[in-house]
Amino acid sequence: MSEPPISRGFRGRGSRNARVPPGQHLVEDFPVLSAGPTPPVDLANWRLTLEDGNSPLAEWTWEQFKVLPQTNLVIDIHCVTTWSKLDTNWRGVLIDTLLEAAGLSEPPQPYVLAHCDGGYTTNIPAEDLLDGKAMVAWEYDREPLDPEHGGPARLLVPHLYFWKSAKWLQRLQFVDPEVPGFWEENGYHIYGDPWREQRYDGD
Ligand SMILES: Nc1nc2c(c(=O)[nH]1)N[C@H]1C(S)=C(S)[C@@H](COP(=O)(O)O)O[C@H]1N2
Ligand SMILES: [Mo]
Repeated sequence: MSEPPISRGFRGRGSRNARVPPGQHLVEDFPVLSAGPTPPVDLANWRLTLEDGNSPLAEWTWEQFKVLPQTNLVIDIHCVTTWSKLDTNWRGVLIDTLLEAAGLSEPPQPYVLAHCDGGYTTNIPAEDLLDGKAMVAWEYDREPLDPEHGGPARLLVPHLYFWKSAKWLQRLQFVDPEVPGFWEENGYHIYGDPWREQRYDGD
């Protein structure tokens, strides 16, 4: 098996890169990891919805979403399968901005279940989506997000393992108590902090 490419500066013995969490290695490419097929892009029928339990709070069409205040983020990402990628470049709408646009001063419930086209789900504490920590991203490296990577738009929660960054995002449902998502139901850690190596249930 060939080694994934690693920047030369990070090869030195004992000199671990402080930006790479334990058990991770750097990649230059951008691997694709999906539990199912890539859904077809359909911007005319695309909707992003916020829900409080089963009650809709706000909904945006693609045109409405694109005129919300936009934010650029250059950030490191960490997949539980042990690859990390530094300085990835994203543009999208912060969750803070979505809440404000929905007229909410705070999350209506303490947990979020993200729902995707195709049925994938993942859970995140609501506060992990605030204060500039997370966005709904639609651009990567200044290009529209590739469908394989979640285009038209995906959740980006870079401080948690990348399975939390739900591709083909449709709905953010605020819930209490917390509802485990697809991988969390299948043995992955309920929170998923790469710096504490919270890969699997019980880590
Ligand atoms: N809708 C959806 N989102 C998803 C997934 C998926 O299967 N479906 N896989 C997750 C996992 S396990 C990872 S590591 C990342 C992979 O994102 P990438 O394919 O852009 O690298 O997406 C996450 N988001
Ligand atoms: Mo993953």
